[in-house]
Amino acid sequence: MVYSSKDNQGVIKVLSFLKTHNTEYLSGQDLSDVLKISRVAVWKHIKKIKELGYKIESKQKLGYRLVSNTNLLLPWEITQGLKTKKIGHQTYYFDSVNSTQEQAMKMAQDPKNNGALVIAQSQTEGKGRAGRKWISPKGGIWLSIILRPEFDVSMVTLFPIASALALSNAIEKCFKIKPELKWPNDITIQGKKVAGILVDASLESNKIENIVLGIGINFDVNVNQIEKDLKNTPNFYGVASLQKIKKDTTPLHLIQKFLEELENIFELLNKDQNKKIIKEWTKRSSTIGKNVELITRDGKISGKAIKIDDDGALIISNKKNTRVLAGDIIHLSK
Ligand code: BT5
Repeated sequence: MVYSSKDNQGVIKVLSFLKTHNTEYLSGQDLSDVLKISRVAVWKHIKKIKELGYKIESKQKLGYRLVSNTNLLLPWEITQGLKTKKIGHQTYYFDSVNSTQEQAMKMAQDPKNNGALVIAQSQTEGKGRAGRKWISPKGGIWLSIILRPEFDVSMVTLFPIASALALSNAIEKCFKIKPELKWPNDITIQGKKVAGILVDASLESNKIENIVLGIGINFDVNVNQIEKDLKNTPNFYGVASLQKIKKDTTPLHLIQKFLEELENIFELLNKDQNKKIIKEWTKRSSTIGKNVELITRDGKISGKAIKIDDDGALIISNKKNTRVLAGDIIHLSK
């Protein structure tokens, strides 16, 4: 099933009313009178709300009462209380999809989708960088965001790094832990990958037309199962899942925090405030200061990771300094 923040207005109306009156029972007649819809429509919407995973208690003569929320990351749940100006206000939810990135890249052609969020409960063909696979079972957060940046095309390599910083800030605020950032754009906990980032940019005469940011977060996944599926795949170094750390944080809370953090960082990038981002990223980085081996398209490079440049390139020192824009990194030692 697909749901968008613009559909299901009837369901949302009934649901919002049940949410604000969840200490009392509301009869079908009350709902029909207040919301100005027929009794049949009320009944249909209640049925749909239950199908969506909300728990509703129905008592004869008393009516309906909302007992608990759904676990699904439905568009109206994400937008309710969301504090961003633009990002995420338009949301599309899929039960299952090939890849949110694929869907978002198609939608990105339409300028009206600037800021839109595409999210799925599971992906059948989740993608990593360079055509790799991304395992995306139920329990994770798999999403893509469409953006139309004002910043220069030369900043396109800093954008995923900045997005990783935004996600790590959100994880810290929700889970009260400090995740580490592994160059170029992985988020790790105790050296294992908890989230990955993928960016697809569409360029027109050397200007960024749109950018699609894909984020995969292992929120509550079976780590052993994923690790078994991934042994010997490129850039595999172990999997971590967030839920183990703090059980009372919801995916919804984390997504909303992330969208807020992302919007702040996106505004910094649009105002050319790269230095601030690089400074913050460096503070959280597990790569800088380590001896590393880098696997790039042009071969292997070893040396000490010194810093990242203004555009996010990694500077490796080994007799001379080498600038690397993309690759996989193996941390060797301090
Ligand atoms: C990434 O690539 O880390 C980017 C991942 C982006 C996934 C999101 S989910 C929403 C959106 N829609 C998509 O289709 N994709 C994006 P890379 O750095 O190339 O890492 C890929 C490697 O990570 C694989 O070769 C595996 O070794 C490992 N991997 C795959 N699934 C994983 C998982 N769930 N958790 C941890 N590691 C994983």
